[in-house]
Amino acid sequence: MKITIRLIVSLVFVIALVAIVFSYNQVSNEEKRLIAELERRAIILAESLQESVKPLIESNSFSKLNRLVERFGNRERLKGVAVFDNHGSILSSTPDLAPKISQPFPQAVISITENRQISSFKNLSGSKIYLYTMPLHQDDKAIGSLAIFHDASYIDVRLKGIWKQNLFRFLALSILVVIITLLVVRWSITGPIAQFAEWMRELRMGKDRVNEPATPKRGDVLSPLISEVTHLAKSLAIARARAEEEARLRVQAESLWTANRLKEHMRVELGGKKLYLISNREPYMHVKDGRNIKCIVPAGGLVTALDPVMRICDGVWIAHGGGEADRVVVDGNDKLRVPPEEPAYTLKRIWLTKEEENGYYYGFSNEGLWPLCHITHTRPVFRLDDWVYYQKVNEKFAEILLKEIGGEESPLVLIQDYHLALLPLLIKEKRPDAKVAIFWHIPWPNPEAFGICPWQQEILIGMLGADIIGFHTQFHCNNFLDTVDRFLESKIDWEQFSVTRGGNTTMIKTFPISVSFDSALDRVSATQEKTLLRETILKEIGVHPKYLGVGVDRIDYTKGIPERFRAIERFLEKYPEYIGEFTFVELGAPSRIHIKRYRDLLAEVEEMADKINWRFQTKGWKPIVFLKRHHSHEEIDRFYKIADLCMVTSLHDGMNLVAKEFVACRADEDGVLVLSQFTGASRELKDAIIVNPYDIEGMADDIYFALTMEMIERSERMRRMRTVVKEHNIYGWAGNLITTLLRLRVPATSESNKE
Ligand code: ADQ
Repeated sequence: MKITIRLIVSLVFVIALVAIVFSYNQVSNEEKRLIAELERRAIILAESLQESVKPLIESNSFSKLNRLVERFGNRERLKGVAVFDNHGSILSSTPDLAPKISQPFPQAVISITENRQISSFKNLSGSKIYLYTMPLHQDDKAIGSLAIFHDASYIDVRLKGIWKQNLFRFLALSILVVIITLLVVRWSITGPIAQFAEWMRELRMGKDRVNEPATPKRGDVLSPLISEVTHLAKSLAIARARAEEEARLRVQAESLWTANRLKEHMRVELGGKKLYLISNREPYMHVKDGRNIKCIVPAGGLVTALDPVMRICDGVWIAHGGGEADRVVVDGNDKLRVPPEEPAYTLKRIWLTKEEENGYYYGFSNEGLWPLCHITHTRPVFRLDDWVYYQKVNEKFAEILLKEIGGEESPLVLIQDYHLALLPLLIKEKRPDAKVAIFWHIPWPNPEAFGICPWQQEILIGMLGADIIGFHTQFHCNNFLDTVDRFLESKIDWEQFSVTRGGNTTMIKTFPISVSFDSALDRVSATQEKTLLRETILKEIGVHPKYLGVGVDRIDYTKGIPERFRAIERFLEKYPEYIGEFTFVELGAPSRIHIKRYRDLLAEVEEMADKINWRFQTKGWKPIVFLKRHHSHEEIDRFYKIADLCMVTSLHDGMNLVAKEFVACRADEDGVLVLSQFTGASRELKDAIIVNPYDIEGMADDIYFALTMEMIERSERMRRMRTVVKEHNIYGWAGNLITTLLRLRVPATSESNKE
């Protein structure tokens, strides 16, 4: 209350000050104006009279003079007129005035002797008078003077009126300001603070209100504070839920991998060692947003999977800085701590020239190796220039990594993906004591398909520099060993799944990647009001169907998006009762758009969505909502939570994390997953509706099957899938991979590494 009073008193004081200054100004201007007007009138009257008066004085015609003077006695605001001789004695005057005028009249005398007009204010018998005197001359000889007496009391009345009027204005304004201040303070400060305090009190007492907005609806002023406290509260609630979960697990003697368990495990296993993770794609990218810089998480499975691991293990993540504002935010060593809101590990950015990026990334990696490893009938393109850049950039990564490692003994290095296939050997040649793993996030094709690559041996030799090569599925491991068997001289142990070349042994092993299924987070999100969320989202996208499907993809030809749209079209043809009832939302992030194949695909997908919409749409409904942009994970999760079905229709996919994310999000144990048989995920998520994305007819029926599935079956399937994702989460992936790597015995000299 004190602050309100202080605010009101200060405001009223300022208003009073302004009102006084303005009123004073107004009053003095008005006074000047009125006096000037009086003077003007007096001068006009005096000048018009003097010509008539002068001959009468000269000829001593006093009776005529009296008659003339009397005529001016009763004009508006004119008190009277007097004519004096050259000694200041009255010759003639308006009858009322004569008794009140002293003789000789001083102002008349001065006017005559100094030969000038004089104006002044006088008090004449208690009333304020404006007096104007003028000397009268005849042939340069002073013959008397003329005095005009005006009533000036109305000036004071007028000026008082202005003060009074302004006082009322001031009072009215003050009352309004007080009322508005009270309301604004109540609505924007004290009200929200009270609501906020109540929210925090409930939180402290353990009520699950984390997902309810902490924002009192009118809390603009407080919003920065609220957003910070909401973060804090969320972390607290999650920590509390995790602690409860850990306690529960201890009681049940379960050995589930959780964030805390991985943290503890890594603390013991790493014994203070750092983890070095290298990938092409960076986990946080800085881009320009108007005049500001914003930080985004690039779309892609690798980042989704590894960021939670690095948050726990700390260490250094080395990656290409591809964001347009990336250079602005790093320190002198091209490093920064991330994530921005809760820094937990170091990101070191590597800069590539345009030519390097084109050759190594777009060319060799994405026009060569990517289609080579995915069987999707898109031809790989291998160019010598691209290969040269691929080698150069791998060397660049190696050089920077080795510098970063410095003298650290037996450093632990996790290399990610097909962009860096040559890196394991480049590191091992220089640091044989390093423990190196490379994880291949995409499929590995059979030897015939891989044989297309003109630099097949160099790639295999580069990879075999690692101590561990990880794939998502056993099938990919088998393909890899077959390929090595076909193209390299080496000893393959089919029992142990290892390759030995020149004394160096590489273990080939499956580590099916996953997402951070967090039961704690999960329980928190279960409180979300699904119906409300659904209504909000439908309002946002402008359709209100009964059933909602969702697809989440980088727009890539391996993801089978055109096939999915075709299946939706066919579904509406076959089951027309769903026209107006079913909408599919595609959250598609444009990807690799410098490559023509990707630009063409984007255009194709857009055109298909338009065509299907044009064909089926009705007023207020359309079958496909294509949201073509990058979305944050929070945005994507909202759609996962309300969708009746999620479609993953990849033509070929190492794992596919969208499928697992959808399952992890469904704390309500509802929703159906339609999953391509060509994904690694389909090996684990057997309770999804497994589809062949090339079979459009079959997929149309499967959409129908998903939408008509009994609630009980949906729940059972989802529950079983959730158990799979929960038990095989990303913490388990990291725990197993890093532990396996740490426990390997590696030779201490570089000689053993050479053929
Ligand atoms: P990706 O080919 O990128 O990953 P995927 O596993 O599906 O494919 O992961 C995609 C990730 O990007 C998901 O986390 C998803 O949420 C996110 N994403 C998709 N669309 C998005 C959008 N519109 N906006 C923002 N984010 C979006 C590669 C392999 C996969 C393998 C992963 C992990 O191709 O087979 O599962 O690595 O190993």
